[in-house]
Amino acid sequence: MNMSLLYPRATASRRVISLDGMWQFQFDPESAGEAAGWTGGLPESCSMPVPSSFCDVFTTKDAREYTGDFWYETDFFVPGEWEGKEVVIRFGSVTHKAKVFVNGAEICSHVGGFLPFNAVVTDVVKYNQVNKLSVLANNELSETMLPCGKTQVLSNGKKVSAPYFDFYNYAGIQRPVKLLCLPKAAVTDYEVKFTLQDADAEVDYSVKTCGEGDVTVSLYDKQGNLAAEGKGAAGKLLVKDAKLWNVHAPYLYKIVIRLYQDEKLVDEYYDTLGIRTFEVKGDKLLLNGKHVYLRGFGKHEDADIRGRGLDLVTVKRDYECLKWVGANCFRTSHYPYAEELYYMADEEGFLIIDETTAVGCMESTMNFLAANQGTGKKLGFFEKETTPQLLEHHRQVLHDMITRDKNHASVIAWSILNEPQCTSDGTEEYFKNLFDYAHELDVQKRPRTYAVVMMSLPHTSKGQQFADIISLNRYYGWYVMGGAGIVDAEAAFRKEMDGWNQVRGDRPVIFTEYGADTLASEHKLPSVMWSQEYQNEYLEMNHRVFDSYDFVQGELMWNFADFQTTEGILRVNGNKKGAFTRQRQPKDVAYVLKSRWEALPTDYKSDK
Ligand code: GCB
Repeated sequence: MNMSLLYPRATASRRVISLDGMWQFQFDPESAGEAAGWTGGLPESCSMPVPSSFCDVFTTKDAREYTGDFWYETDFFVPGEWEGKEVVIRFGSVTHKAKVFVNGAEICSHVGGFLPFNAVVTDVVKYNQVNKLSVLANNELSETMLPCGKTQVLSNGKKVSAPYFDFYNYAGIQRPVKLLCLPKAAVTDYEVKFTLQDADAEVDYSVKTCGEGDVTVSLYDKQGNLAAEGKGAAGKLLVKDAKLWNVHAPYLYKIVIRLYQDEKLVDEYYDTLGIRTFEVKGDKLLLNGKHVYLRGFGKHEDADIRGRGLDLVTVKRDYECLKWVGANCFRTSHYPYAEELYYMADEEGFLIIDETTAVGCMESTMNFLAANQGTGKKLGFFEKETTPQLLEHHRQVLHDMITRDKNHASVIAWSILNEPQCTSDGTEEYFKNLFDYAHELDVQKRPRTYAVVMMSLPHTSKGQQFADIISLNRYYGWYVMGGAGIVDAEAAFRKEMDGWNQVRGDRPVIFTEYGADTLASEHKLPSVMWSQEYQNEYLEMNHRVFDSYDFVQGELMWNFADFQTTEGILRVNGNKKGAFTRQRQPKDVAYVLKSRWEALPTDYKSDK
């Protein structure tokens, strides 16, 4: 039960109580809290909302930039009638490390800040009483954990985060916390795959349980009518006249899984289920056998004050903006997002490229110097002594992401890394391990990809051989040959695309990033870099290039909205490549995208 990552649902056999709200919070810069007995109560705490990042709610720089151990604490009541069942506290995520205590007893620990985990507290809670929940968290970055970075110590002794990635290292309990009561014998997971036959669909399912019992699986349509039924832990459901899930036209069935012991119902779990197929065929992407051209964005979970904390108002606004601008797809750059977002994508008919936390796997000047001091030897990022540790963690993240997200109709592909250094020898072994593992874990065998950094060119990238879809992050006209040099940028871009055409085999290429920083306050005629006029020209140039290559099958602009980064000379209080501002208002470029994307047919380039 501990490992079940099923989304919490209240049913006849299950109870869910939200623990979100105002918790207590305290920094622990000396890492002394555990020894000092803080699990019995925080000595000098302040209030802190859950879910939220802690960083931007404070008004001092020390608090915002705080790096190290910190504690969260709350009280919770466990109903007496739950005795004899399994009691679990389910964290949507704690960034980046967590150790969980209940009534002072250590329950579990977890590494990785963007996926759920469970603390099984059945034997430690006091029933019909109030209990104390304490979480010791830590937000330090390292090269053996994802996302990669390191911790620096300032001359005043304070630690600060040095990310190898371009987004702010927000931390805290950033997603919902739920108290669950589950039956001892229970459904722990299920998976499905689909075959379409004329108007009908076959759903191959398999269910995992803890405890023996008889399983039934029922599928209900929107009106609540039974559409198909199966018996046994694995089998096939035949859905007559299946209503398919589609882009912007989603149809969701309800799947209900029941577990019986001696003909008595002991557990019931339900989920929404969209029936669809997705595959790469030659250089085309096919949804339900029909060609689909991707358009949309790389996004971030990022908003004013709450940082990376789940905020349903922002989630709702984002989907409204995505619909308005004519997008059909986004990438969860650069980490798996909160589950609530995937359920909404299922409901709204959006396609998701689901990305792991593998960002910053890059030999930056900073980590290169640290790792190779004095040796003069150039080591690739995947050839370090610590690489086996990183790989183990990466496999865990991939495992948990696919386990959590595999049943979403919206999820069409796995992005296994963003911009890794993939020109050195260690790349192939590292990549093969993960790309094989993704197929092993996913019964639907969704296409696997990774976002290729600018420096990795068609003939130097050792990773591209593993990708089912070649995904490029390209900034011709921004980081190189910007401004008046955009003419040369276009020529260089086309030259590179000709190179990709030589090595891609019969595979599609999509753009997972292209963009230019733009201040919403700036207008200039004629354009200069950073002005809204330049962002429009930059995009128009990129689109011209995309339109000239039939094998380009998607364009995900960077970024949906402006977002916070670490401060520095390359960023004006954050990355400003958004089509929308951080407050989700359109820049001029959003209208350029809207008129293009609304005009492009869903199956753009299908006949070529
Ligand atoms: C990239 C990264 C992304 C950055 C972006 C940029 O290639 O994948 O995380 O934010 O470039 O704006 O520089």
